[in-house]
Amino acid sequence: MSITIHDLRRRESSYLPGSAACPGCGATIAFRIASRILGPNTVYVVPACCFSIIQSTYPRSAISAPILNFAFAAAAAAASGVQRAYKFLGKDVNVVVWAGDGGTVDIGIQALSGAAERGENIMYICYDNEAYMNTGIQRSGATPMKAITKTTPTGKQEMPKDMPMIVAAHRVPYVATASVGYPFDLANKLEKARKIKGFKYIHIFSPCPPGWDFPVEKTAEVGKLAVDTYFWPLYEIVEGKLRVTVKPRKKPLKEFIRMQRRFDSLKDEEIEEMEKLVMEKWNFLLHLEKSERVF
Ligand SMILES: Cc1ncc(C[n+]2csc(CCOP(=O)(O)OP(=O)(O)O)c2C)c(N)n1
Ligand code: SF4
Repeated sequence: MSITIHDLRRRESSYLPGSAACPGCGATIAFRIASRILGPNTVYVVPACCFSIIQSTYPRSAISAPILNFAFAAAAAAASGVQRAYKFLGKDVNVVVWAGDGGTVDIGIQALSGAAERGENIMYICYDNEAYMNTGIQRSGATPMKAITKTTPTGKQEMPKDMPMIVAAHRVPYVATASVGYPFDLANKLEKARKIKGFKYIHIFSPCPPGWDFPVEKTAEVGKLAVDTYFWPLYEIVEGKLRVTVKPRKKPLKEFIRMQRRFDSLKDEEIEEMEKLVMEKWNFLLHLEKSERVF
């Protein structure tokens, strides 16, 4: 049965008032939903990222769940150890890595790959704000092409890594993309992943007002437009089988791009070029959807 607004309201979030997050932070919307679905029987492993600031420092805390802060490169390894320790004690606890895109697609990728390959019984959630935000907006391997960051002042020249597909290639039981602009799609993916044994990976598109330069009240709109313009397709891969979970009527990519000043260097012709890449990927996903197995 699908998660409804009433289910979400009934369940308790581990996110408390008074955090250090910026107004309109997409990552905190993602965490509110995730912690409601994952419940109190959850331990989070958080490497250095905005969230390690948002959670605040001891003795204050904006998160009511237990958190283990760990070195960037080792989050998935730490989570593997925590999960095995609980198992040894006979306790069934959700162990979840909650990491930014830099900590996932760049610095933590080898520990993540190792844990996925070993089939560790953990969930890895990447909240993707598409740059190293906590240290002042530097480009990451997840930053989209043409986005302006402090280290790509004229726009990034490279395509981002396709991390969900990289993880799926490890043949793990569950991989999904999600966006804070489609909260029930995200909630249902979390609910499904929660019940699966083995390595689960969810990659959440998490708009960041200061990093992407858009008004703070537009976070949900940006997150929704990313999906509606096919910039950020929503799909899941369960035991190797891919399904596109949301198929909206397509809106022009320009609507999404022009909402954010990080894409200010893009001319209209370049947006058209980008739209072709976006359609290529969308059509490829629809093609994969017809296959028996992706990996
Ligand atoms: C090994 C190591 N290198 C660099 C840093 C500095 N550092 C702390 S947070 C951060 C950015 C993290 O970016 P990301 O994972 O994308 O999360 P975000 O800050 O965007 O939430 C960096 C580079 C560090 N703490 N440890
Ligand atoms: S910089 Fe972005 S991701 Fe970090 S707390 Fe602020 S809004 Fe959230």
